[in-house]
Amino acid sequence: MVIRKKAAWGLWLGLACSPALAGMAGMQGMKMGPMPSHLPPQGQPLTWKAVAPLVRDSQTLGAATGGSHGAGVVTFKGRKANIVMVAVQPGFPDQTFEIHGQVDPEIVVHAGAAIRLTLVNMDYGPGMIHGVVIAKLSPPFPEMVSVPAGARLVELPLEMPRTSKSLTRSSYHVERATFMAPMTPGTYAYFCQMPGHAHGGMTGRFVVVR
Ligand SMILES: [Cu+2]
Repeated sequence: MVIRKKAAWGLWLGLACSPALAGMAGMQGMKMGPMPSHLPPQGQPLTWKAVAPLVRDSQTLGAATGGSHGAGVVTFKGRKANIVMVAVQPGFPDQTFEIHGQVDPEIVVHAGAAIRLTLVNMDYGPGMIHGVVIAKLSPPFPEMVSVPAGARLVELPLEMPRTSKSLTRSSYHVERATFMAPMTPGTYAYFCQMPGHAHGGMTGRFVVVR
C-alpha cells in the first residue's frame, strides 16, 4: 500500500509527486482542498466494506460516453481529477481495467490537473497480479514493456489478487498516487506492467487536453 492517510489532499500530493514533475507543472505552492478518503491506514489490505465505496467511485466518477471495449471515453473535468480504476471487475473480461463501467476506456483529463489515481485489484486466482503505469508510449506493447527515462507520468505498483472467491469475505489490495497532468496536451497510455498484460490488451489511452 502506498496510501497516505492525510485529511488534506494537497499535503500528500506534495509528498507523492516527484520534484521534477512538480517543478514542470508549476504546482509548488498550489492549494488543494480536502478530499474525502475511504481508505484505511497505510499497509492494511481493505475489507469489502472498505473497498465497496471505492468500487462505487470507479463506476460514478467522471463523465462517460461510448461503452464498448476500448471505445468508451471517460472525461474528468476541472483542475482536480479523482480517478478510480478497477483491475478486472467481476463479470468483466480478463486482463482489463474498468472505469465508469467501461472496459479500457480512453481517459481524458485537463492539462495541469492535479490527479489522484487509485487502483483496486478485484481479480481472483493465482498470478492475477495487476498494477498500472501511465507513460508517453503507445501500443502495440511487447510482452515486457520498458518505459524510457522521462516517459513515465505515474506508476502504481503491482497488487496481489483478492484473497477469496467470495467478494464480501475477501480482502483487497489498493494502491494510490497523486501526480500532475502535463501542462501541454498529448496522448499517453495507461497499461498494466505485469509481463504480458499490456501485450494482451490491458491498456487504454490517457489523453491530456487543454
Ligand atoms: Cu495486469
